This record gives sequence, C-alpha cells and structure tokens, in this order.
Amino acid sequence: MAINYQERIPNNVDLGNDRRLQRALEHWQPRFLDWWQELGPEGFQTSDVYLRTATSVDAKGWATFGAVKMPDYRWGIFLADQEKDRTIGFGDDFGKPVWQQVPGEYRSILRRLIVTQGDTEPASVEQQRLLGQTCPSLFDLRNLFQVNVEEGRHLWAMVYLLHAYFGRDGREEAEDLLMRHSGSEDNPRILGTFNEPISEWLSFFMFTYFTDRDGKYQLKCLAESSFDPLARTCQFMLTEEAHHMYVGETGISRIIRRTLEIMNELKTDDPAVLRKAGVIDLPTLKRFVNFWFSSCMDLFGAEISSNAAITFANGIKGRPDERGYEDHIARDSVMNIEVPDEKGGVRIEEVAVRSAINDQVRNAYIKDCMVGVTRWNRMIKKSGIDFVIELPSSRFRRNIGAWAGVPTAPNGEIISEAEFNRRHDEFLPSESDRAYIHSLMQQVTEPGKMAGWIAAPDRGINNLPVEYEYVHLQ
Ligand code: BYC
Repeated sequence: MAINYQERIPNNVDLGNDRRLQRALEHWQPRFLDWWQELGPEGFQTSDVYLRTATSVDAKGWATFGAVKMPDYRWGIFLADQEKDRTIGFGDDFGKPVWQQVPGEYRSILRRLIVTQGDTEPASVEQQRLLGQTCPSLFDLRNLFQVNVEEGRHLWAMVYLLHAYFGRDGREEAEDLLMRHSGSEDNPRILGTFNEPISEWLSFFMFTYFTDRDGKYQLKCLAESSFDPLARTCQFMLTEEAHHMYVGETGISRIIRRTLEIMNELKTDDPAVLRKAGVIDLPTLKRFVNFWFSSCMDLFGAEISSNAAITFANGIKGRPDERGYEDHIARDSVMNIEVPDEKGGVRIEEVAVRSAINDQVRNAYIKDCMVGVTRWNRMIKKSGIDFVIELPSSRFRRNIGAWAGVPTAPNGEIISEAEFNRRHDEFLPSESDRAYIHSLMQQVTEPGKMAGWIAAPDRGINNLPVEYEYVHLQ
C-alpha cells in the first residue's frame, strides 16, 4: 500500500480506517515531539537540514530528499509489503501460515522483544544529542541528523506495533519508552551499550559502525518472525539502517585516511607527534574499536540462552538470513561452544543448537564487522604503514554470558584481574585518550570544510557536491 502523507501520521497501514488506533497514536505523537525537543539534537531544531524521507517501501526510489526542519520531519508508520501466503520459516511450526495477530501464549515474550528493540532507538538519539555542537563538517552534521530522525522513526515503528497489537499494556509500554533515558541513574535504557555516552565523533562513528550493525542483525532476526507485522516492520527498518552503517564505515575510513596522510607527511608513527599534529593515532583508534566492539558483543545476549531457544522454537525470533541455514527446525542438533572452565582455561561445551542461537547471530555479526575492518587495513597497508586493526575476541570485556567477568586480553587469552587492570590503557581508551579526542572536537560549519582530524568524503549526499550547504544554520 502507498504511503499516505495526507494524514497527521504518515502511514501505509490504512490508519485512517482504524479510528481507535489512530486516536491512540495521535495522543502519543505530541509526547514524542516533546521528547524530541527536550532530548533530541540540541540547538538545531530550527535549522533546515537536507534530509531524506521515506516515500515508498519499494527497494528502489523509496526516499525523497529536501530541506526539512527536524521537528517537522514526517515520522510515520511504514511496513514492507505483505508477502502473500508467507509461512513460518523456522522452529516447531515450520511451514504453517504466519500470524497476523499475536498468539495469546506469546504475548508477553513478543512484547518484551519489541520493547527492547524500541528502547534502543530513542536511546541512541539521547546519546548523540550534543554532537551537533562539535560537528567536523556540515556534511557530517547532516548525516548525524539523518541517523537521528530515522532512529526516531524506528521508535514509531515499534510504538505502532505496541499500540496496534498489545492493547493497554502496549500503550503503557509506549509511554515508558519516552520515560527511560540513556544514562539515567533511576530509569536507564534497557541494554548496556545504550547508556554509554557518545560525546565525541570518534565514538559516534564507532557506534554507527558497530552498534547500528547489531541493529541490523537483530532486525534481520526479527524480520524472520512468524508475527508478520513485526517481520514487515523490521524489513523496512533494515533499508533505513544501511545508511547508518555507511556513515560509520566511511567516517572511520576518513579518520584513518587523514591520519595516514599526516603519518606519511611527517614520516612518523609516534602517537605524541601525531597528536601534536591534531590527528587520531592508530593505536588510539584501535582501543576505541576494542571498546565499542566488546560493548556490542553483549548485545547478543548469553552464549547459552533458554530465552533464545524458546523464541526460536516458537517461531518468534529467527536467525539472520534463516533461508541460508540447512536445518530450520534444529530440534535435536547440537553444536560446540567455548566456555571458561573455572580453572583459568577453556572447555568445549556441547549445547543444543537452539540454545546457542545468540552465538550464531553474534558470529554472523562478527563476520560482517570484518568487512569494513579488512577495507581499513587494506588502506593502511597501501599507504605503506605497518599497522593492523583487529577485532578483539568475543570473550574480551564481557558483562553478559559465559565470559562475563572473566578477564582476558583482546586476543581472548585469559589473564588475571591484576594484569587486566595493569594493562587497561593498552587495551581500552584511557582517560587521556578520551581527553585528547575531546580536545579535537571543534565545530566546523563552513560548507565543504572539514576538521583537521578527518578527511573529506569521496562524495556528497544524493549526488550533491561535498561543498553543498547540507544544514542551513540560523
Ligand atoms: N544488557 O537469555 P539472555 C538497534 C538480559 S540495536 C542488559 O542472555 P536473550 C540500534 C536479557 O534481557 C538492536 N541486559 O538474552 C542500534 C535477559 O533478561 P530477563 C536492539 C541484557 O533474551 C543503534 C537476561 O539478560 N534490538 O536496533 O536471549 C542505534 C538473560 O538474557 C543484555 C534487540 O536487542 C544486555 N546486553 O537476548 C539504534 C532485539 N543481554 O528477560 C538502534 C530485541 C541480555 O531475564 N532483544 N540481557 O530479565 C532481544 O532479542 C534480546 O532481548 C537480546 C537478549 C538479544 C538483547
């Protein structure tokens, strides 16, 4: 169904024919806008921003671009088209018709997943709300805002499901999504990473590379769901998500490119000299990779999880690209997982495939993360510099799952807590690394100009030149 922009809430779900739902969402809308004004991007609410807005859900030509003031962005409800006669793709009910309504027995588990997914969306906007004040260019400022408005739309996507399918409980959960706040002591966001502050742009690019990619993998799992409205919602969210990861990958690439230029110009790899020259030395960048990647490892949940086994068995949450797996039922199959043996070593535990779903999703994610890392390393090598960025082991710095609280080096080797503490600043960003990165953050707003620590992008947005005035500041 085409997107209807005539209504107060743009949608392709025929909202106008469901007055009750429409009224409920129109009641939530001003709360959302209040939240956006209060906790959305600070200081740019009256600026014209060159943004894309979804105008159809087709793979081709789904967006239009134009100058928009962020509070006027047309947040709405867009589901991918319904697939005719779609059947359940995994679990015990494999092959049966998918559900158009929530089965009573799965109500609370589905609600929990939708709330967890929904909670991350406004969380990320809150985490990034001050970044505009230190943007390295107008191009980057625009990309930040594009990401922010689309995370806002992803919140709408989940709120729609809560309102449309979960009655009063759903409406209450939708309210709570605007009440929890990233980093709040009393009422924090649900998942750990979404309470980490993002107060500088290196972390923003790491977040959009690593954390948005977790979004991609979780959405891929939910896009397999037998609850068809959830699957269709997530399918369309994935289309939007791709740009966010592109922002992350190219952002980190541009930082590396700038550092390589200065390394070659000054013929040094000495971090102190490079810092004096105002660029981000590669060892510091690597520590930020260690930090954000390890933080994202926890987002997949425990290696061995009965929750994941249940949601798989019941057809609620699948694996990314489930069609690529041979066995969609996995009733009796087993696999090996590495767990700590409590004696400072590692042991192999045989577990049911269903209990190890989180680990399979995590491994697919790690493989995907490697693509960009390989590209960065190729660029470093090509410029004649001897340095390799590696992803740390999935055991490193874990708070959730079998490796939680087990101190390891980034390569996964188990070490003592004392050694971990002693080598902390070698593994992870130190206070002085963070202070240095913060010291680089100066706002650059002249069209086409870039901060000294990041190279210009190869191309602009939507075939416009890099020099285009992507944000018209008031
Ligand atoms: N932090 O069996 P377990 C995105 C809890 S990002 C805190 O191991 P399960 C985005 C868990 O809730 C994608 N708590 O895990 C990116 C459970 O608690 P209860 C977000 C955690 O249930 C950038 C207990 O520990 N989407 O979209 O298999 C910008 C045992 O759990 C954590 C989703 O996450 C944690 N890291 O799976 C914007 C999808 N991990 O119930 C947006 C929806 C686990 O015993 N969520 N716990 O009290 C899920 O599918 C699952 O909840 C999880 C955990 C994958 C997160």
